[in-house]
Amino acid sequence: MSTTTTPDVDAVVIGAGFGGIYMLHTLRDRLGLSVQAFEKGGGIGGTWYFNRYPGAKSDTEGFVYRYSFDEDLLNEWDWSTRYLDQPDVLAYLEHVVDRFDLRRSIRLDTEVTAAHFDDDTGLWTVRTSDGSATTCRYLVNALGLLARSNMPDLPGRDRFAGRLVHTNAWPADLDITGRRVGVIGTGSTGTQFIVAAARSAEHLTVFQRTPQYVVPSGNGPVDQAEVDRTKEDFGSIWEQVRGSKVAFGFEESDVEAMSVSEEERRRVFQENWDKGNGFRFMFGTFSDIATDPDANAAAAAFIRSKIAEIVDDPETARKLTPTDLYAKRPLCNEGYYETYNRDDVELVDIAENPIEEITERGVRTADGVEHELDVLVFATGFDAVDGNYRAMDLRGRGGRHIDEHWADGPTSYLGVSKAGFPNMFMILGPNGPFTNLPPSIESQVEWIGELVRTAEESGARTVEPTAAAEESWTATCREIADMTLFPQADSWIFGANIPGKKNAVMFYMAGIGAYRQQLADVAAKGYEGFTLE
Ligand code: N01
Repeated sequence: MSTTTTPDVDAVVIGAGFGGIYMLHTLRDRLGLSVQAFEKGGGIGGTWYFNRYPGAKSDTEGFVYRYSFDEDLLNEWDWSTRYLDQPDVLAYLEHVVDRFDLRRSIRLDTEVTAAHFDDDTGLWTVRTSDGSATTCRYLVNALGLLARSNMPDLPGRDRFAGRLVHTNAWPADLDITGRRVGVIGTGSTGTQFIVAAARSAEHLTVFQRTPQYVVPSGNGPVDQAEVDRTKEDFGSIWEQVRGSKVAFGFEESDVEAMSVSEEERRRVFQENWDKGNGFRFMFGTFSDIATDPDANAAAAAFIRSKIAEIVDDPETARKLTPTDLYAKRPLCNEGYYETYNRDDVELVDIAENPIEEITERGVRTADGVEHELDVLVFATGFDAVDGNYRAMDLRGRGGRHIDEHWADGPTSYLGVSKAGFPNMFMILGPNGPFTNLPPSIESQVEWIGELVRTAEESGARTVEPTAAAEESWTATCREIADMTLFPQADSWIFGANIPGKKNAVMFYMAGIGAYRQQLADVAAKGYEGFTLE
């Protein structure tokens, strides 16, 4: 038990990605608190620091993949392509950190290994990989919801003589130019990697377990005149984004797919296929693609017809064609299906022909073929949402570990707080909004900042949600998720991608506009559901 009651700092922020950077700025520069941020990476950026694989980019259009909190920042930072490549996003975040002089408050290369709440002192003790301990009153987890790598334990993994990497830990010195490359996984990451790697590798072997619905992204150059026009519209753009569902910067459709003729449906699908963007295709075409089975089937059939049109070899087209619902996080890309028309790209369907083992020289599949490789890439995704919380020794009141609280799956109140964990906040915690993330991050950071300000002004030692408020929020999220088709598809959104992980609702799926309204209502009612004492 700690005997100190004066903390080392007022607040600790864990993580220096989009969430941690803005939280640090808010607590330190707007509220005047002393803040220490810890970042396990060797640089700032979070996901944009670690995911340096060829082809890594944001699949949200760049004009809304940024902060909106500072008008000067918005107006001064230009862009030249519709989507931002990983180095562009990282350069932007580096600029933000320097612009607001945040670097001096961030300790890099420092992983938080444990955070314990002390019931007697009301303080948190945060232990880090450098062996030190820091006490604080407030603890903010900005751990990233897609940050803990999922590394399947395939037999022979340690035997491979070439380079074996996960996309979430891409080594700075790894160049795949002219190499024989294999990739396992065809999600957002895998498909981005595949398109880029096919251009530079000598040969690319794709090990696909489940085919995906992929629409074009419509990426391309953006000229300065368009950038200037967008900047002039930023006021209305951000107002629309904050009141929308998915916060991707387009108007969501309010037309039901089955309310129009088949011909009109096809016209709308084609128009949006030509415009590009996965979320636009799912939410901008019709209002019910993600909720109505017939609407969903129509969208899926359209994409399947495109695969048949694009892919030359019928057997490859068959393997690439999904047969399940179109209800995972929607993908988009530049010429994904076209990539399989290249002679130097080979598709191995590991649902039909499973991987038996990884050998010294490559990957052996059930048909006995040994696919010889120089580089084997795991684009196998993440232990999403709660993965990073469980990876540290996180204990709230009474020394209870987060795993005990989350035995049936991760829960929260409003996606930002957890009963039993006083003065602890989460950016993109479980059951936060399912959107383009920077606008949701901003919503949460600003709201947490105001709650902390209220606690400070009231002299409360702790602020903590009640168990009843958390249960009610969890039930609300379940109810909303069940109105969609997403729970029926196996994906990370409900934890289905990790063997043994309990399937749980992990998002508030009513949209950012509704979410912000919920936050505003709770604040207006004196932070209903929280105890300040
Ligand atoms: O991960 P995923 P991701 N053996 O879980 C396969 C965000 N993101 O990194 O479908 C063989 O979607 C798995 O196969 P299956 C975005 O939110 C954003 O691609 O389970 N294969 C699947 O193909 C996204 O949704 C951007 O059968 C195995 C793949 O690996 C989220 O991150 C860019 C396997 C994993 O797909 C996650 O995307 C990139 C095994 N044992 C990512 N285990 C932006 O553009 C898994 N797979 C902002």
